[in-house]
Amino acid sequence: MFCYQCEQTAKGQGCTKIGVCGKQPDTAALQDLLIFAQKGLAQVALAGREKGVADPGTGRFMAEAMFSTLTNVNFDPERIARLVQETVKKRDELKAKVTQAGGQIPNSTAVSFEPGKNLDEMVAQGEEHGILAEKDPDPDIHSLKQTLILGIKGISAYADHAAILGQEEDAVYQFIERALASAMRNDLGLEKWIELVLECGRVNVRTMELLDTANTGTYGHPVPTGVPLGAKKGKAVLVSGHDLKDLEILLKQTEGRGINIYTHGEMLPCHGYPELKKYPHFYGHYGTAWQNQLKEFPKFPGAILMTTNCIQKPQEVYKDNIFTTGLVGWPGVTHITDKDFTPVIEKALAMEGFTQDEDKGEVMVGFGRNAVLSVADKVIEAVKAGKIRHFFLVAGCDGAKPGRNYYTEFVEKVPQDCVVLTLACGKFRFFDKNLGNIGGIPRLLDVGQCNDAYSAVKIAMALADAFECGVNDLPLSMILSWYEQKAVAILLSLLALGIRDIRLGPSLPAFLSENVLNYLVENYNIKPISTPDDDLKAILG
Ligand code: SF4
Ligand code: SF3
Repeated sequence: MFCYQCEQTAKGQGCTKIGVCGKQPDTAALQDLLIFAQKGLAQVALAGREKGVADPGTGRFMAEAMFSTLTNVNFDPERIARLVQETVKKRDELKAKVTQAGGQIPNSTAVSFEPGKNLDEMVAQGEEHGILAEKDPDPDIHSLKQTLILGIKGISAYADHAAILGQEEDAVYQFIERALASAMRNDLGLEKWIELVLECGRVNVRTMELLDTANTGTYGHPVPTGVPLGAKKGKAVLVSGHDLKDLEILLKQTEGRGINIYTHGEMLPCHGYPELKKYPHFYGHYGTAWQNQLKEFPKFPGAILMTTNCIQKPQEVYKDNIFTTGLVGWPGVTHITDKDFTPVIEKALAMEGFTQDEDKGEVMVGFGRNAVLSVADKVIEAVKAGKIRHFFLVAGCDGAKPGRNYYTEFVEKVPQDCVVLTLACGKFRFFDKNLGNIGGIPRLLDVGQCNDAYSAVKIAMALADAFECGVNDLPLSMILSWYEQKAVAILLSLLALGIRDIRLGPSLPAFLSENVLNYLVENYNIKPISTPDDDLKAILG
């Protein structure tokens, strides 16, 4: 196997024997085969578009398949293999329609390959289609091509979340097809690849906008809300991942059943949505970021539902209490396909639950673009009066590496006259710190999930408008942490929007070649994090 798509990749170069995330070589090979199959489907879909032939479900299906290969989503080889078969079936059905319409089917191995008859044969096929097997004219094109595929995984995740709530746009699917089909080409020059990678960032902005519309249109704009970190006596279900709809369904199905619902990880910001917080049994938040689940889940006295990334290998002690739904999967863990969460509810009722109330204080969530911009006048006044010197967006993924303590320390050292905006699971490094406020404006503002990055972009743009300057001229610095491929897509979006001076850590992506990295440094002044003291000094002078 060879996989270098996430930040924890082995030796900062690539996982070759087994994934640091727990991905087995067979699953890695099947994911490679799935991406290869997706490229074939993309080529046929594009040929179809030229003849006005389109299968309305293809784009959504491709987004689901690509999302399934994102880090910590689906570790189940059987399900990945089924996705390969489904891809080929869709490809062949579409091929027949395109041929009938007089279209030209591209002559490509991805268009003609047939999946092996069993799992072993498919694994062997996947081994021939890994990243290292790709013959690219030069290492920089190879790097940009892989960056594009990883960006597409991020877009696919956002597109899938948006589609679940009814927001879809064909242009997004069309780009996924075009990008994946391009990855089969060896005739494109460096400039074209840079163009495609930046286009990926632009399309991701639109996709995140669709998701923002989906979330706020369905559940209302988040409002500042205190979320208890303790426990309430009684039966309990813990919901992890990122999916708001799954949470809503579970809240409805547990109404009046004497079960309290807790969020874990990236589900924390759900407490701010009016249409979710209205459920009285939607109680509080348990635990911190994804990489701590092995310590935290064994102590949770109820059922656990994983709706998306990030799942880790469940320990025996809670393997019977954990459930997956949607695209997430782990072999041997009960997967709920039809959104009937009865098995989760029954498990929660059979378990002990919390035996007493526990007060562990609370944290504030709900500072999405609507809430922040509703006090924009106050914020602008505070900046003009010199009460707020600088804003820091300390955002992105968490992970297990010790280098990630940088983000905790950074926030602790941010001077009293500065405000910290945050989003995504990296916030768990400092989410429960009381940073106080500046004239009533909290110094720590939780904008939401990684899925809410669009909200932070809108806040930055609105501030730039108010100060009649560009985002790069604002007293705002972005200190980002990345781990998986949604973060890659977000980073590409920020670059596509022309944002400069981003500090990125804890390490730089292994898939960026030296020249590509240099290009980013020269054109966007992107830099690796150093130490909190040095970075703060460099930013604030
Ligand atoms: Fe390694 Fe990350 Fe790939 Fe898992 S997702 S195999 S940890 S690079
Ligand atoms: Fe976190 Fe997985 Fe990326 Fe959603 S939950 S930000 S890592």
